[in-house]
Amino acid sequence: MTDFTDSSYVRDMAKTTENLYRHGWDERNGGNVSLRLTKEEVEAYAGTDKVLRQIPIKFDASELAGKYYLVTGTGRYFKNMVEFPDRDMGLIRISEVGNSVDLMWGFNDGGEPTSEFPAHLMSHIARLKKNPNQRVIMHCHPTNLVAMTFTIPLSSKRFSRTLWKMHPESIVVFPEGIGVIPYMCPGTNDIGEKTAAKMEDYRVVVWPHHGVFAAGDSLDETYGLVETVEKSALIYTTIQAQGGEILQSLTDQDFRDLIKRFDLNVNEDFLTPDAVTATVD
Ligand code: 2HA
Ligand code: ZN
Repeated sequence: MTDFTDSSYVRDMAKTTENLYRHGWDERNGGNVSLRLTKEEVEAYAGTDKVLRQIPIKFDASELAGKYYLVTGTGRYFKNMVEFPDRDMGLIRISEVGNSVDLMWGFNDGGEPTSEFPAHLMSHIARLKKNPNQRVIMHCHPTNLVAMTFTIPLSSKRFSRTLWKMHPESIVVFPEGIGVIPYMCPGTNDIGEKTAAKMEDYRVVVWPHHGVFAAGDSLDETYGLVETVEKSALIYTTIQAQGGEILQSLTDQDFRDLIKRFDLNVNEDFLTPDAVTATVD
């Protein structure tokens, strides 16, 4: 039986966090990722059958009791995950007792899940209700998207339409648009609750002046979602560097053509521009 350390899950998580670091979206200990695994997937590997220790968490996750998550550790640097996977990530099982998880593998120097773990678990709950295939929550700091939160009104519609207009791929990859919440203190249950509420409608939630929370079926798909959002944000930023004057762009008719061609389940509310508001919707 292969040890869990050598599983594809650990390898894919290490590869993804390294890519996030190399992309410049997770400086120092920035960012955190969690991947839900089934009991069968976990039990196919050795070294996962004993509770190593119980770790208190600041959220009653008993609604998810029995579910397994491979999660990055608090204070850990994404650039180190490939070299030290069983130190910098952990496999936890949510226990029946609220506010506690069972460590099954990893965090071998006494580490604990990310400080954003309550926000991850709340988001997992929201996305599981939408689509049981969704297994991943990813938090990172994509530079151009974060920069846009200083210059664009904090409205989900404004952000979604601006990004859709930057590249035809955007509306195809996130036809529901992206959600924006107000600035809030990270690492709190409050930001977790606000994020999870937006996750009922969107797979990407922007944290102004900070980063994004994204959800998806797999690590690759979730990474690709953030990559597409950030690519459009980079194009927007580059336009500003070229003077900011837009002479031509994707039109609302172009959106309708894309929706028809790719049979998109689009957010109809975002198809027509409306008065600009400087508030979060
Ligand atoms: O894990 O990015 O928001 C470090 C962070 C917290
Ligand atoms: Zn962060």
